This record gives sequence, structure tokens and C-alpha cells, in this order.
Amino acid sequence: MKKTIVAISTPLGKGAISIVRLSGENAIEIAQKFFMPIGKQKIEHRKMVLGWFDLGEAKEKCMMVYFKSPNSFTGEDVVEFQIHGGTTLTRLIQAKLIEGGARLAENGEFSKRAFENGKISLAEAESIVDEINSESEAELKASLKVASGELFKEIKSIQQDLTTLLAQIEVTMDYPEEDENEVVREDVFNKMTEIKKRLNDILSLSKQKALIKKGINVAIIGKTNVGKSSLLNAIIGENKAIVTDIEGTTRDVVDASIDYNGVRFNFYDTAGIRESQDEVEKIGIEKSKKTAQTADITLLVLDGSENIKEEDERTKKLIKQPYIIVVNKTDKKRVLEKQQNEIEVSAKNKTNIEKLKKEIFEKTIKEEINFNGLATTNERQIEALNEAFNQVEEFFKEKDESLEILSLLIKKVWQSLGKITGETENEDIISLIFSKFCVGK
Ligand SMILES: Nc1nc2c(ncn2[C@@H]2O[C@H](COP(=O)(O)OP(=O)(O)OP(=O)(O)O)[C@@H](O)[C@H]2O)c(=O)[nH]1
Ligand SMILES: [Mg+2]
Repeated sequence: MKKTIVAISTPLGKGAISIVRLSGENAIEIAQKFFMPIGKQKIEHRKMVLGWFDLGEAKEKCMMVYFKSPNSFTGEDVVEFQIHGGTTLTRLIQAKLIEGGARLAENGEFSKRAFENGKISLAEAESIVDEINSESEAELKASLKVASGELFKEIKSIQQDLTTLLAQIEVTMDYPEEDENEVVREDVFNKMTEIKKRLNDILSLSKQKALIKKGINVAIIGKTNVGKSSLLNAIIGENKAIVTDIEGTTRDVVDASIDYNGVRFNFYDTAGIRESQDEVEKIGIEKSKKTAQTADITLLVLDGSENIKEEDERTKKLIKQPYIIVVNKTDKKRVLEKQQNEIEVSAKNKTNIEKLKKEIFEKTIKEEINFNGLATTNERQIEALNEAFNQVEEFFKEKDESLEILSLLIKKVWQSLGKITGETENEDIISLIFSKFCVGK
């Protein structure tokens, strides 16, 4: 018998209501050690009951709701207390329930039980983790899509198709007649071609979304004093980086993120590039170069009020594509000649900052983001899809081999997909997923 678990299910911190949740066979028994309904209310499935929670020295008025097994989130008996009040009170109630025989839940244990009782799929469980941790709107939408189970259904259906193929091959191998053999082979190849396409559709969209999820890295580089730090501050709308008229103000990389159109952009303000004898500055300049080379897009900042300098030219050579030339200080008289692919801004007056953001967005998110396609942004699921896809390719490489070998290769595809649907019965994967949850989920 599994022990009844308890946890605070709402985020810790100040809030009007907190929820403490119990799940397990003894949930009701433990709850009733402390909770007494007011008046003649009965404790029934899915009914809110107002009552007193006995804390020993004091009594607390709160609501209780009971979900009878199997009609609950975990599939077990679940009791939830809605408590008005701060974290101290919530913790006290949790402590009481532990005293009454419950055990503090481990990270993700509620969801793990829901999975074990067939209430949610492995993919759904994982997307709950992503939902808890998601930082931008786009990320949230992607994880909700998985939570709705559509991706899971598709992967499962591919697995079923593979099972059918395996069965077909099995039968043929038992009755090896030449003609029959060829017919089956052709059928298997046609189906595998179709499966390859289905997997590829999911995989390519997933990879694109994963990039969005990780955030797009934007490096801000240029020679000293062109206004890189001022630009970072203007973009994020906050004075994060130090700005002075002294050359070489920024020594280390300063980073800040914004959410634009639901996508996270991480900006990296760097040390101005110039010949320097200063040890610290030299290290900073090295970091600038590295940042410029690893970013998804680079902003090369030039000072519009002066002519192009040798240092500007050298800086430009460090950049890998794609980049945008940002001509800054346009509130002053323009001296710099027109640059290809330029955008004029004034970090000081915050002119054209929105236009710049839009330009960065359009340069990095090439296609219109289509959330209607099936995809996942979960790294482990992408890894499993990748593995499955590679195995399909392996299958096509070996397509002239015996049916026995082909059948083994198809099984491998099935197993890789099982890492998403949970149909490999591999305890390791399951434990890994649930350890990422927070307590109370
Ligand atoms: N007129 C004007 N001055 C600006 C503008 N942007 C920055 N400045 C000034 O230029 C000087 C340098 O600005 P910073 O933002 O520190 O330049 P930086 O490129 O980060 O400099 P380093 O960190 O030393 O490489 C400061 O005096 C800013 O006030 C602008 O758009 N217009
Ligand atoms: Mg700076």
C-alpha cells in the first residue's frame, strides 16, 4: 500500500489562498483527525465543505474538498484544504497532517502517481514540468499543446503502426513464400516512408520551438563609447549596465532578457573592443569576441556622430552572420556615411528602439510561428524523437537486408518512441522526469 502524501500545492509566498493537498488511501481518515465540518454538512465527492481545522491551541476556519478515487488528479483519494492566510498557517496545517500519518511528498510525486494510475501520459507529465518552469508566453503555449495530449496521441499512433508492421513481418517469416515476402517488403517500405515524414514534421518544428524556448541570444558589440551599454538599458527599459563617457567602462559581459512577441531574447552587452594594455580589460575584450561568435544574432554598434574608425572595421570582422548595424547617437549631427543594412537609433532619447526590436525578431524568427503543428520543446523528448528518426534512416540504409534484421530495426524505432509514451517500462526515464517536479505537483 502506498503511503498517503501531503504537500502545499500553491506557490509559496504571499497570496490570498493556499492549498494543501493529501493523496492516498488514508487521505480522508487523516483529514478527519483535524477537520470538523460546520453544521450538518456531509463530506462528499467533489463538494466544498466549510469547517474548522484543529491546530491544537487554535482552530482555523477553512474549506475542504474531497475527490473520491479514481476520480481525482492522482487517481487516489484526494483531499484539498483551501486556507485563507499566510505561509505560516499553511505550513502548520501541513505539519499537522504529517503528524496525522501523511508523508511529505517528493518532487512530482502527485503527478507520478497520476501517471502510474493511468491518469496522465508521460508526455503530459513532462509538459506539466515545463508549464511550471516556463518563462515566456510562447513556451507556455508549446507546453500546453503537449499537455492536451495531441502529440502523445500521434506518437502513440506511430508506435501502433510500427507494431502492425512487426506483426506482419512476423507472420511472413513463419510462412516464407517468395511472392508473399516481396509484397510485405513493399508494404513495409511504404509505411516506413510515411512514418519518416510524420516524425520529421514533429522533429523540425520541435527544434525551432526549442530555440525559441532557450531564448535567442543577441550580442551587442562595438568599440568603446559608442553607446552599447546605453543601448542595452534602452532595450530593457532599465538602467542595468553602467554608462559613463570614460572609454572602457564595461569590463564584463552584462546580460538581460526581454519577452518580445512571446519569445525570450537574451541581450549581452560587452566590453568595447580596442587595443588595451589593461589586464582586466583585455580579458573582457576576449569575452566580447567569444560572445559575438556564439550569439544567434549580433548588433554591431557604431557612433553616428563620427567617422568610421579602424577599430570599427576590426570589430565587424569578428562577427558571424547574421548581424544588424546599429547607428547610435542620431540625436547628434550625422557624420558617419550610410552603412549597408543599418538601423538608426538614439539610445539616449530612446528613438527607434521598438523598430530595432522588431528587426531583431524578424531576422531570427524566420517563419511565422505556427503553434498549430505538433511539437515538443522538452529536450529529452526531442532527443528521443531524434533517436527514432535516426533509426528510421538506419532502416532505409539497410533496406535490402533480411526481414529479420529489418524487424529488429523497426523495434528500435518503437523503443525510442516509447521514451515519450512511457511504453518501454524503463524505470530510469520515469524517475528522471518526476524528479524535476516541485513538491506539491
Ligand atoms: N548623444 C548621445 N550620447 C549617447 C548616446 N548613447 C550613449 N551616449 C553617451 O556615450 C557615452 C558612452 O556610452 P556607453 O553606453 O557607456 O558606451 P559603451 O559603448 O557601453 O562604452 P564602453 O563600455 O566603454 O565600451 C556616454 O557618455 C553616453 O551618455 C546617444 O544615443 N546619444
Ligand atoms: Mg559599456
